[in-house]
Amino acid sequence: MNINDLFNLSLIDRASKPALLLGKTSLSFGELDVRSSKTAKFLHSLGFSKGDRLGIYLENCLEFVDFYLACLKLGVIIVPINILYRDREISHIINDAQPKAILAKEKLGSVDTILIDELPDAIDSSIPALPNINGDDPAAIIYTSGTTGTSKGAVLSHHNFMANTMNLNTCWKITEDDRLLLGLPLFHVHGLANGMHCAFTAGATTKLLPKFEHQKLPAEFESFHPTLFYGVPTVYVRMLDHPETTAKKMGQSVRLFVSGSAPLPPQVMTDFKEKYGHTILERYGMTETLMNISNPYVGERRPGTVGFPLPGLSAKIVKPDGSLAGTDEEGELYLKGPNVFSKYWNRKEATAAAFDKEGYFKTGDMATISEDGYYTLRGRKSDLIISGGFNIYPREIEEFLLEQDEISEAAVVGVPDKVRGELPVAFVVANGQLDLAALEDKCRKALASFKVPRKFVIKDSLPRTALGKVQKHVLKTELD
Ligand code: MCA
Ligand code: AMP
Repeated sequence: MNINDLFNLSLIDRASKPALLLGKTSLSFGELDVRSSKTAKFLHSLGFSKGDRLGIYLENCLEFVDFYLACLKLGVIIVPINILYRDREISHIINDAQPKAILAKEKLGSVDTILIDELPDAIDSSIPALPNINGDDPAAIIYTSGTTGTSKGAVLSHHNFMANTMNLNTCWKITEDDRLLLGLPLFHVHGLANGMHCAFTAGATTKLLPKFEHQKLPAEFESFHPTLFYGVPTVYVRMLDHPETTAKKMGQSVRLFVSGSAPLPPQVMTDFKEKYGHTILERYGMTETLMNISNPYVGERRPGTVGFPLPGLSAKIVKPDGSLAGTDEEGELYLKGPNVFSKYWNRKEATAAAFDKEGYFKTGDMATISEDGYYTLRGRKSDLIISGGFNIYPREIEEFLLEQDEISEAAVVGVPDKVRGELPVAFVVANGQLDLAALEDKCRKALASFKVPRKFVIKDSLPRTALGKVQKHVLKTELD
C-alpha cells in the first residue's frame, strides 16, 4: 500500500463529505479527488513522472493541496519550502534536491516556476497509467537543520507517513466526526502529516487558514466549531491573550488541543486549562521521524513531559559513555520504528552518522524516562535554536555574518523568550567600523525573518576554549 490508499478511504469512499474549507471555498473529498487528478494530468503533461521532484513554495492554499495530492498519485516527490525563506535559503534547497520545477506565486531565480495564478483550467481528470508506488518509495523530501551543517533533506517514505497517520488517528481518536482548524504551515510535518494526512485519512473536515493569526482565531472558532486544534507553544502563548469569556467559548466545541515542535512551558499548560477548560496534549516529533512520543489521550497528560512512545516505536536513552540510561538518568534519545526516515537526500555520510549499529536514529535530543515510563526532553545536544516552532541552526547565520567584509568573528546563541520560546542573538567582532542597522538589513534580505538576530552585540574578541571553540555558554551569561 501507499499513502494514496489511505487517502482513498475518503477521496473515493466519502466522496460527498465536506473535506476542505478555505476562505469562501468548500470542497468535498470527491471534488478534491477530481481536482488532484486534473492536476496530476497537468504535471504529467509537463513531463513529470515518478521520482521527479516538485518544490512547493507557498503559504497554505488550495493549490498546495491539489499539487500535493497530485504528486502523491504520480509518485512525484514533494519538496516543501518554508515560505519565509529568502533566495539564499531557497537556492540551497534547489541545488540539493534538483526539482524539475517549483510551484510558487512568483517566478523564482533560475529554476522553472509553475505560477499558481497562471494554471490552465480546462484539463480532464483522466491520468495516463498511474505508476506502481511502493510503501518504501519516497513521498517527500523535507529540509531540516538536523544536528550538523547546512540543512539536509530528510527523505520520508509512504510507509513513514502511513505509520504516522495510523498512529495518531488511533491514539488521538481522530474520526470522520472531527473538524480540524489548521493554521500551521503545510510546508512542515506538523501541519502536513499530523494535520492534513490524518484528517484526510480519517475523513475529518479541515478548515485551512493561510497562516496562523491569533487575533482572527475567535471568529474562526465561532464559525467553524473545531473539535481538533494543533499548535506550537507560541500559538498557545498567543491564545492566552484572549479574554476568559472568549476563551471559554472557543474551548466549547473542541475535544483535543495538541502542542508540539518545541517545549510547552508547564505554566502555559496550567494557564490554558484555566482559560480554555482543556488540558493540552503535548507530543514530540521530528522531521526525520514524524511523531515519536505522545502524552496519552486517556490518562494523565503530564506537564513538562512528552509522554510514551507511540505504537511500533522503540526508544532508548544512551549516556555519553554509550551505556543505557536508567530511570531519571539523562542521555541522548535514540529511536527506531516505521515512522523513522531512512536517509538524507544525497548525503551518504550524514545518513551513516545519524544511525547507530542497531539502526536507531540518534535524535540529538537529550531525555530522561521516569519510573512510570513518561519521557521528558532535557534540551538539545547541539546548539539548535527553536523560535516559534521554526528551527534555526546558528552555524548558518554565523556563516552568513562571516561572509560580510565588516565582520571577522561571529557566534549566534539562543536566548529565552516568553512568546517564541527562544530568539537568536549574534555576537560579532568587527573589522573596523560597523553599521549595525546596515548589517541587520543585510540579514533581513538574505535570511528568513525568524533567523534574523534580534540583537547584535559587538565584542573585541569571542571567548574560546584552548582548542579555539567559541564558548557559547559564556556568551549567554553576558545577556542575563
Ligand atoms: C509566520 N509568518 C508566516 C507564517 N508564520 N507567513 C506565512 N506563513 C506562515 N506559516 C510570518 C508572519 O506573517 C510575520 O510576517 C512573521 O512571520 C512573524 O509572524 P508573527 O505573526 O508576528 O509571529 P507569531 O505571532 O510569533 O507567530 C508565529 C507562528 C509561526 C505563527 C507561531 O512561528 C509558525 O507558524 N510556527 C509554526 C512552525 C511549525 O509549524 N513548526 C513545525 C516544524 P511579517 O513580519 O512580515 O508580518 S515540524 C517540527 O518541529 C516537528 C516535526 C514537530 O515536532 O512538529
Ligand atoms: P524539526 O527539525 O523542525 O523537525 O524539529 C524537531 C525538533 O523539535 C526536535 O528534535 C526537538 O528538539 C523539538 N521538539 C519537537 N517537539 C517537541 C516537544 N514537545 N518538546 C520539546 N522539543 C520538541
